[in-house]
Amino acid sequence: MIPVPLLVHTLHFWLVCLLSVSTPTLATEWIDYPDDGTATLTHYTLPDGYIAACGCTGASTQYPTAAMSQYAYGSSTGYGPSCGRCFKITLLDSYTGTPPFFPNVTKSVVVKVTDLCPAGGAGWCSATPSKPNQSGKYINFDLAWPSAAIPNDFFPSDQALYGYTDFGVWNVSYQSVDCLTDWAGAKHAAALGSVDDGSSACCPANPTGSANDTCPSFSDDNGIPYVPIHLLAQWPPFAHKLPQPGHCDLR
Ligand SMILES: *[C@@H]1O[C@H](CO)[C@@H](O)[C@H](O)[C@H]1NC(C)=O
Ligand SMILES: *[C@@H]1O[C@H](CO)[C@@H](O)[C@H](O)[C@H]1NC(C)=O
Ligand SMILES: *[C@@H]1O[C@H](CO)[C@@H](O)[C@H](O)[C@H]1NC(C)=O
Ligand SMILES: CC(=O)N[C@H]1CO[C@H](CO)[C@@H](O)[C@@H]1O
Repeated sequence: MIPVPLLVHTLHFWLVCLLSVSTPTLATEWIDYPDDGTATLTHYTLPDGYIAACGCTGASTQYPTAAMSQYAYGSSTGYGPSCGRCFKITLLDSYTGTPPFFPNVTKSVVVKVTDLCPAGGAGWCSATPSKPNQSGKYINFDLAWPSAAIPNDFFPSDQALYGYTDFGVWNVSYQSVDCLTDWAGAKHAAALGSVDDGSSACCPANPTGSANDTCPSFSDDNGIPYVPIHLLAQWPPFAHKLPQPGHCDLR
């Protein structure tokens, strides 16, 4: 972690950052999250075959994947150190229901991180190293769902009581797992690796955190400040550097 004080997200800050981008002082402080812990889980629509921010192959979408909140993902655009990592995510409860919903079944899914969920506004993916999101979590996983690989009834519900089935946000536990043994796509060559579309791609089969098998931060490497991508795209100095925009829902 680089001891840069966290700056507030104001227009003034963005301007300062953008104007000083050619200097190497723009290091970003990312969230150094533990291998196992708790997080929030949301879900988003990832088109079948879509090549998301890490640049993993389109066939990876046939298996469970997720986007990770920006400061845990480790880059404000393109690939980051979390690309390719696999996590077993277990649903605990949905406190967004009234009363809070505690399922009577335990549901888990092993996902591979293939996408960036951009920080922005009051979104679930906006936790920073010094400030968690509104449920006190430093990580949000955004599950690609519906998905060919995950049952449509994956999320427990009680329609009779709540009148709806989708709570939107779950309190979850996560556990780092070995992709090669635990991720459903691991034995399917087409689902592994990355697609070099000329912009940026880095999708290791089983990153361990070691520099030789784990992606660097694309935004750090390119001196791109960690502003929300929709604002960054409006700035000509960066527009040409930007790979696939993130497809996360900003909730
Ligand atoms: C779990 O809860 C749901 C909804 O309240 C109910 O329909 C279902 O029968 C329950 N299942 C078990 C195993 O208790
Ligand atoms: C999330 O689950 C943990 C473990 O059961 C619990 O301690 C915590 O209160 C829950 N948080 C919310 C916001 O429901
Ligand atoms: C990466 O480096 C670690 C430690 O230096 C080593 O044990 C490992 O075999 C290396 N992995 C690859 C894929 O080269
Ligand atoms: C909805 C909400 O309150 N989200 C918060 C999550 O955490 C980030 C970072 O502190 C805040 O900016 C969001 O407002």
